[in-house]
Amino acid sequence: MTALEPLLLDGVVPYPEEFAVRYRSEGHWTDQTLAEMLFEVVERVPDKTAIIADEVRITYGDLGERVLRFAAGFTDLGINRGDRVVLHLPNVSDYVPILFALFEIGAVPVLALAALRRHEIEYFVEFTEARAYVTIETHAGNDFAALARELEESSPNLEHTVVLATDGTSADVEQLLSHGALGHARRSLPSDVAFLQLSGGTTGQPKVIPHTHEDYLASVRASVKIGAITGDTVQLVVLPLCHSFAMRSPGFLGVLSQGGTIVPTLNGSPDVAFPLIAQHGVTDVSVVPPLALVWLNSSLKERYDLTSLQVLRVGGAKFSAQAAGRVRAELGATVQQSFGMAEGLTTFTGLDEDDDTITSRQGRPTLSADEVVVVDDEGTVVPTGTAGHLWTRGPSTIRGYYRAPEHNAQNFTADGFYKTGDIVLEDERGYLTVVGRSKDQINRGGEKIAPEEVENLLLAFDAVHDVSVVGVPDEMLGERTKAFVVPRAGGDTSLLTLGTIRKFLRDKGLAAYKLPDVVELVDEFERTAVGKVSKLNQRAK
Ligand code: J2J
Repeated sequence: MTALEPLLLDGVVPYPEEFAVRYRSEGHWTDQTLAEMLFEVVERVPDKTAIIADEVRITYGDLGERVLRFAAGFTDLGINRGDRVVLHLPNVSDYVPILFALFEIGAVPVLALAALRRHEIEYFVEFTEARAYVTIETHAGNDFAALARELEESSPNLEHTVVLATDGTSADVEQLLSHGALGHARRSLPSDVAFLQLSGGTTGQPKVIPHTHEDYLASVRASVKIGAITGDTVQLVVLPLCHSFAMRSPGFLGVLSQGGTIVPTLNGSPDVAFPLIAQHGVTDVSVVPPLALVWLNSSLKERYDLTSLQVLRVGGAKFSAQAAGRVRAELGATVQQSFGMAEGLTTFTGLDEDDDTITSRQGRPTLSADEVVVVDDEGTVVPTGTAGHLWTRGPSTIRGYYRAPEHNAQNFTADGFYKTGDIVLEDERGYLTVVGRSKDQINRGGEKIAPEEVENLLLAFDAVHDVSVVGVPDEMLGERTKAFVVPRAGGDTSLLTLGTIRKFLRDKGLAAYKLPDVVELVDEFERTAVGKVSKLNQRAK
C-alpha cells in the first residue's frame, strides 16, 4: 500500500513545524488517530460494555462492527477523506458509531449542537461546503426532517441527508448499514483535521474550530489521568456529546480510550439522571453549574442510591465556591472543577487537593507543554496574582479558526497565542481563577451566545431602530440574556414585547437558548466616551 499523504484542507492554520516536532518528541502527540484509539480497545476488550443507551448495552465488539458498517455506508455514498459532514444529533445511541465511522474513513464531521436550528445549520452547511447532513427526525419540538429537505433544496454542495428516526433506527440508517462492513485500516493521519467544532463565538457568524487527531488525543489522554478515568469508569453523559467538555475533558473519548462505559442521556434532570446513576452504578459525570445546583437542591437525592458516584466535574461557566463546598456532603462525590474552551486549553483541579483549591480555583493547565500568560490591556505580563487577559498556546490549542484569516489576525498573537477573552488570576502554583471576561459573549449557564448574532437578526425587525444584547446577572444561570431595544420613531411599541421578539427570532430559525429572557425598551443607549454603546453599564441592569 502506498503511504498516505497529509490531508490538506484550505483555511486551516497548521502548527509550525518546530512545535510539531517538539510536541511529538515530548510524547504529547502520538502516532494514532481517533479511529485507531477506538479499535485498539475494541480488540483488547471486545466483550466489555462500551455504551448503555435506552436500556440497550453495546459491547466494544458490537460498537466496532457498527462503526465499520456505517463506514461502508458513507463510503458507498461517495463520502471520502476530507469531506465535511454536518452531524446534528442529540445524545442518541448511534451518535458514537456514526462519529467514529466518519473518523474511520477520514471524513471531517462538523459537530453541531442539537439545540441549533435552521439559521445556524444552514450557515454551517454552506460555510464548510458539507456534502452530507446527518440529523434526527425531531428533537425538542423541532422538525429536523423538514430542515433536511429544505437544505437539500437550498444548498448546492449538499448531496446527501441521513435522518435518524426519533425512536431509534430509520430507513436512512438501514440503508447506510446495508453495505456490509469495511475492514479497519489507516485511512487518515494523526496530523489530519479530525473534525470541525463550533466556537461559542463573539461575532455575527460563529467561528469554526479545526482539531487534528493528535492534538485532540493529547488533551484526552492527559485529562484521563487527571480525571482518574479507568476501564471501571461508568460515565453518565448529560452534556451534549458534541461539546468539547463532553468529548475530551476527559469526556466520552477519555472513557472509551480506557475501555470504560458511557451512558448518554437526553435529559440531565434529577428524575432521569438519578435513576440512571443508581441503576448503572455511574461513577463519573460532567455538568454545567446550573445543573449541579439543580442536583444539589433536589429532594430526589435522598430517594436514589448515588453512592457509586465518585466525581462530579463542573465547568463551562463559573461554579461558586459556596456551591462547590456542598458537593461532597450532599452528593457524596469529589468535585473537580474544569475550565476550558473548544479552541484548546483545559484546566482541572486535582481530585486529592485541599478544599480551598477545589472550591475556589478552576484548576491548572492539563498538559505540561501548555503555555499560559496573563497580560494587561497592552499585552504586558502582569505580576502573579493580578487579574489579566489569558493568552495560551499548546499541544491541543488551535493556531487559527477555519477559513477566518481576518478574525485570526485579531484573536491570535503573531507568535501563535490564542487570546481567550477570559480574565483570570494565576496563583504562584499555576492555578487559575476565572474572574471575568473581556470578549462580548454571554455565558448563559455554560451555553455561549454571541450578542452580535442576535442583534443582527433583531435589526431586521420592523419596529426596531437599534438593539443591544447583554448578559445580566441571574442566580441560577449565572447570566441571562437581556435585549435593550430602541423602538423605531413613530412605530407601534406594542409590537415590541418579549413574546413578539422571541417569536420573530424563532421564525428566523435561531436556537432557543439564544432567545432573550428579558426585553427593555429605551429611548437611547448610554454611550462611552468614544461613542460606543456602554455594554458594561447595561450588564449591571
Ligand atoms: C468560568 N468560565 C468558564 C469555568 C468555561 C472543559 C470545560 C469547559 C469547556 C467550555 C471546555 C469555565 N469558569 N469553569 O471546552 O473542554 C467559559 C470561558 C471559556 C468559554 C469556553 C472544556 N469553563 N468557561 O466551556 O468552548 O469564557 O468550552 O473561554 O463552550 O467558557 O466555552 P466552550
